[in-house]
Amino acid sequence: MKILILGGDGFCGWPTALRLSKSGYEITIIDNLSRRKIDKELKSNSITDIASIEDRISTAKQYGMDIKFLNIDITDYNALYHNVKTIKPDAIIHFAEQRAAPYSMISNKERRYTVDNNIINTHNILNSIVDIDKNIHLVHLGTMGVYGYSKDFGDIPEGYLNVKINSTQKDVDILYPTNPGSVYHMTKSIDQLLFQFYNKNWNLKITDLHQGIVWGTQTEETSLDKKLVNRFDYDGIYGTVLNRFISQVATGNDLTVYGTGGQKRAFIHIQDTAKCIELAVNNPPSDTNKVRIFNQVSEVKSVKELAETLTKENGSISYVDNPRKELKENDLSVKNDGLKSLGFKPITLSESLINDVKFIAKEMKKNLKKENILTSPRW
Ligand code: NAD
Ligand code: USQ
Repeated sequence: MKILILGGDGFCGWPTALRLSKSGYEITIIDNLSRRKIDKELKSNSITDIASIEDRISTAKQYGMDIKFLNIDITDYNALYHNVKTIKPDAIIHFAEQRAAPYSMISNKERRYTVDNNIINTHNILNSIVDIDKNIHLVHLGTMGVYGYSKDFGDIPEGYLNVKINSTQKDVDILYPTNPGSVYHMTKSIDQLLFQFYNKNWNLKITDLHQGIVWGTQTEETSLDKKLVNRFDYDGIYGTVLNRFISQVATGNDLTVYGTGGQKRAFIHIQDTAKCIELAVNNPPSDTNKVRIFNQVSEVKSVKELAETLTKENGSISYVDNPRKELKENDLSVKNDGLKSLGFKPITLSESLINDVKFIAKEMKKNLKKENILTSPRW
């Protein structure tokens, strides 16, 4: 099976490319390396010493993972079209979006870049599928953030909410009302509408994976060689909460809990990200009457709970003024039956796993720039 991985040089894309290649799929990565350029723009860095994409590809080959790489910007429709037509993939996995909420809230420049990049990318991909082969299965990485994070409608279902219409007393399934908390999350809500329309009109085969916050850095494949190491963001713009806490504990810095820490979120380990995507690719939707939506999450924790778990033995917590406009506290419960029905057995956030990641972060201690820890914009 041929798979095109868009955004395959990124945090989720690279381990997924390695895993799928190891499993025997024919993999081509398309990436414009914009994430590496943003590191330079922000004067920040991955805490791990990531190799160049050329070194990643040649090292993977030594371990029997033959991955092709194309440096293409997906906002260029002609370039994308030409390559999809040449490669003829059975599935396209779409990671290629600007994914940091804080980055998308810095100023009008980043807000516009995030919308332009993310929406054009998704729309170009859908058009290439319509124009080339409507049978290509599109697997997109969405986010739990499209739902907002509340129990206003009960447990968060997988994409669709079953509601009773008062006037007719009929039950209908509607796309869950979106409630994004940043310009970035808003682009994922718009993606959903694009998928709904392209599915309705051309019956496209689409799986949208609403993923929680990904934590951890290494997978079985990225651990094979130093040059295969995954990126690991710790700064106030791209670092996500648990990875930031792990890097903060490992380097002797206080854990930066925003506000009260009563914010609950869903989490998933990076190894499980790759596993879930393999499950989705291996099991394309049989019913193309609607977009298939799965919640790609393992468990729900509050920010405070995470900080307390990590500082149980050493380290301390600093409660800082929350730079974000979000609920101080929220309750959250998320369904993940879809991926479980395909065989997903989540890795939970056990102490030993956190210790593994702590060890990795410690190895890279020298790379953490303290001035990059509290760099989030306020919104
Ligand atoms: P990332 O920034 O590390 O990777 C994204 C990759 O896409 C980068 O390598 C970037 O260079 C590439 N890219 C962006 N725009 C492009 C363009 N126009 N043309 C070609 N390549 C382009 O992000 P990630 O953490 O790997 O996230 C991947 C996907 O998963 C994103 O869509 C994100 O919204 C989603 N997601 C991530 C998390 C998380 O915790 N990291 C959680 C939920 C969902
Ligand atoms: N937070 C802290 N301290 C920090 C950093 C964050 O308390 O040092 C808090 C935030 O206030 C927020 C929560 O932790 O309440 C999560 O923040 P985050 O930066 O880990 O996650 P978020 O901005 O939502 O974005 C990340 C990814 C994004 C993905 C999303 C999944 O960057 O690509 O879509 O997680 S989810 O959160 O489930 O919507």
